[in-house]
Amino acid sequence: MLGWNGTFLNIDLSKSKADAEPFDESLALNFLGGRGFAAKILWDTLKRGTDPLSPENKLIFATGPLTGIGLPNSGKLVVASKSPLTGGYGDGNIGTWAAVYMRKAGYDAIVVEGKAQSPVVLHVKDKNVQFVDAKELWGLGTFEVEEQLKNRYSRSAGIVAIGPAGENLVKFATVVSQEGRAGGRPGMGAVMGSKNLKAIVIEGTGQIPLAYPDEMKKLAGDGYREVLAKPLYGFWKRQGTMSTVEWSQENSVLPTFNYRQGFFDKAENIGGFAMEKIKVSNRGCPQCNMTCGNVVKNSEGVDTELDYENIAMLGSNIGLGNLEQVSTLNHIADELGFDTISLGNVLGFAMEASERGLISENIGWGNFEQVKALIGDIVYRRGLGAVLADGVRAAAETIGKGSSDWAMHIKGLEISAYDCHAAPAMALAYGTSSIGAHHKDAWVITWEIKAGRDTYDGGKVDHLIGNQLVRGGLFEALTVCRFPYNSLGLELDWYLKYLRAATGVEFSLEQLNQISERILALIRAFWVREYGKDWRRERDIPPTRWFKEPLAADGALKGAALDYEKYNMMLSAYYMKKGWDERGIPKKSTLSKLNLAEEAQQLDSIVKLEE
Ligand code: PTT
Ligand code: SF4
Repeated sequence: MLGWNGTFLNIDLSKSKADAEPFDESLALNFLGGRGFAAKILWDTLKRGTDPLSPENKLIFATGPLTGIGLPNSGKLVVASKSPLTGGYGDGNIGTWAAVYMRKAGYDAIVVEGKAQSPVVLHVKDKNVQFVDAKELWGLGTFEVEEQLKNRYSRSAGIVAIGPAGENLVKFATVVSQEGRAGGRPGMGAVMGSKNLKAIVIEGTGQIPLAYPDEMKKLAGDGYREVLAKPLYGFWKRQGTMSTVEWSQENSVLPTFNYRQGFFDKAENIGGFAMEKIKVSNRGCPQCNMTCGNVVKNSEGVDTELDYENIAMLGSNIGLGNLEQVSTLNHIADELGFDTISLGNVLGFAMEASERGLISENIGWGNFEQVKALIGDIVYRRGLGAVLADGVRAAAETIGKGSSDWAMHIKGLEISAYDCHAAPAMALAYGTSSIGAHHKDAWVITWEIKAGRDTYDGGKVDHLIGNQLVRGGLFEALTVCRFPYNSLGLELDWYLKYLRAATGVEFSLEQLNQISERILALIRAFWVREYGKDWRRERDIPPTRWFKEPLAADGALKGAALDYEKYNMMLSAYYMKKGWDERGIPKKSTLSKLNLAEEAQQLDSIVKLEE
């Protein structure tokens, strides 16, 4: 098998045991890597109903056949687990040298189970694996941990770590790397914390086995040059994802005051051009020449890397219009190991609850000092912070009084930074995303705004399904960054050529789409297996606010709202085109066609499947 190492490293923290396990070529050909491997491992090895924060849960760090090879944007890995936030499948995609060195150390994935008796660091150096006491690191922020581990092992080691949020099992804690790369929105950091695993340090010195190494070398060089030649490259280097602030404002989709408005009167202060005025440098993931991390000095003078999502959720969504202060909140989130999107979402929820008099705490919109204090309470689970630490769905259940209508989540995952009062296809993208309300699987909103935002037709559903196959399927399985493709327009053909040079297999786009369908269907099956009789199509429907409370404040779309009946019709069309039933469950025949007949049989015994 070329292109893959053909080996998973299985770690049992309870027994301090490490086993290298070879896997079959058929797994690689059917699931490719990254998210595909993670979904299959979770399906095959996780007992239904496993408590996500118990030692039995698996925490998977998975790469794909293109990861780590010196080709554009290949320093990424998928971190996945059963999510403590949603109770379903959860994952994230993180840029880190750990991805590159995992492949060079001879593994395609590291699968962690069990729980160490006391905090440990896992050190993987090629075939040598050590469980190192980490009591003195417990409690430290992610930057400090990484610094100490680099000093101890090697400045160039790949490191993923958690901060106090993960240690204290905050359900939207992420895994962090390289001072500002964070992944695993649905609580992968909490799963790591529940295992007493503070960090993984990876060093690898081997060669990734390639089918055609010379061809790959040439292709990679050409690929880097092609990225540089793309017309959008210059502006991308200047602003990265930050220009989305202005775009979202213009189109009334900028989440503002807990998604009440799509328009923020201080948006200009926190947008891409404001950022450029205080930008000091670019940072990025390994092996990338697009380096989209915009580094600015925050209000405390500390370098901080900014992205659109962070700024929208910790800025407009909580009514904060000072970019340096927003950057400070972003920095605190990175250091403590929170997901910024969910953090901004629960903060917005708390502010609204305070404004409505539903809680006794006073947290004003945009009040920087109160927000900082509340973040401290969330990470150490004090008072209101303890309620918010379990995510917005759980917080609304605790607070009650109708607050679930404006608790902005789908399947328990807080919605990321696009208001969909007037974007039905994007709302459906959130509704059907494989981890809950995240834009990773499909970002159809720019297309939809051009295509016409008040229609709910089958063409939109087709476009969404196609987008999900590429973004949520292909890129998560190849496990490379999708930005060259979706932000600069790098053609998918490049990836077919890379794959051939890496694996020797001539995959067609149709075959890759089939693999993506398989992965996404298996993930849906995983959710249904976990939820059992409690699975309902309503879980694919966004919160009441977008249907019942029209967009407030100025902006072109004041008064707009989603239409519930029409959304439901689109959802039914989506299910039909996917071969799923009216409950949103893949039919037996659909799963069988995707080589998932055994999985279908198992699922059938839990919820009767349609033929
Ligand atoms: C991703 C989500 C995003 S999506 C952002 S900004 W984005 C937030 N970033 C956070 C952060 O930073 N710090 C923090 N403490 N929490 C954060 N939570 C949020 O996490 C990220 C880039 C970005 S920036 C995006 S869109 C693309 N995402 C990709 C993806 O999902 N798959 C893929 N194959 N390529 C991608 N390329 C881009 O990577 P999650 P990163 Mg991220 C500071 O983790 O869980 O997937 O959620 O990984 O290395 O930081 O790169 O406007
Ligand atoms: Fe990382 Fe940005 Fe480069 Fe993608 S484009 S690999 S997110 S630095």
